[in-house]
Amino acid sequence: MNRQNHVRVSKFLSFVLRHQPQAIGLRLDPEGWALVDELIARAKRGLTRQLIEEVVENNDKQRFALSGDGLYIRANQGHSIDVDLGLEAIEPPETLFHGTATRFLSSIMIQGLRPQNRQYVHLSADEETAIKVGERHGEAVVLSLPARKLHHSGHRFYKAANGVWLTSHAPADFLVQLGQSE
Ligand code: HQG
Repeated sequence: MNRQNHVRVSKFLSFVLRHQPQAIGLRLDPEGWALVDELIARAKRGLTRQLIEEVVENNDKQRFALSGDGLYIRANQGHSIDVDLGLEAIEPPETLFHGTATRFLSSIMIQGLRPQNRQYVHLSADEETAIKVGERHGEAVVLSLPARKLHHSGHRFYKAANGVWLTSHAPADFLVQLGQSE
């Protein structure tokens, strides 16, 4: 599959598995799984099992997972709809990073990081990933969070199947601005 096709399928899967399954009348179970055959039937855009398997396997951020029997597919994270990913709170690295745009900073430094339209605030273990995430929104800036310390005071952190760190809120008092991209 060429890259353009891959991105097109990945965006479509993100849309229906994370945000709007109802747009194609797709049913997700409470844990966010959809039947692959139902997805293919409802997609009506030349989607095939082979295309889906290729995207799941080669996706740059491992955004999707197939069930062990191959019958179901779900997004690993990034949902705006309410699904239970079954994640257990675990001990995070010493520091986690969040990339955002400079224009959001004043609000973030008052309210802390909020999930906004998603279920969770997304964090990464490395600064490079955070810069890329921030650049999607504008002039990037990276915030660091003393995740381990917060974990020890009862704050919950989760790790999605694709390695993205998730939490429900990051308090403003603990956020430190690292710098801005050129
Ligand atoms: C900001 C992509 C004002 C937050 C990425 C972010 C990620 C606030 C934006 C994943 C705020 C929400 C998620 C506050 C947070 N006031 N702005 N209090 N709290 N914000 O897209 O983290 O390609 O929902 O900083 O790689 O940018 O889709 O979240 O800028 O992993 O797989 O509100 O999406 O992955 O934006 O990105 P988003 P995000 P995929």
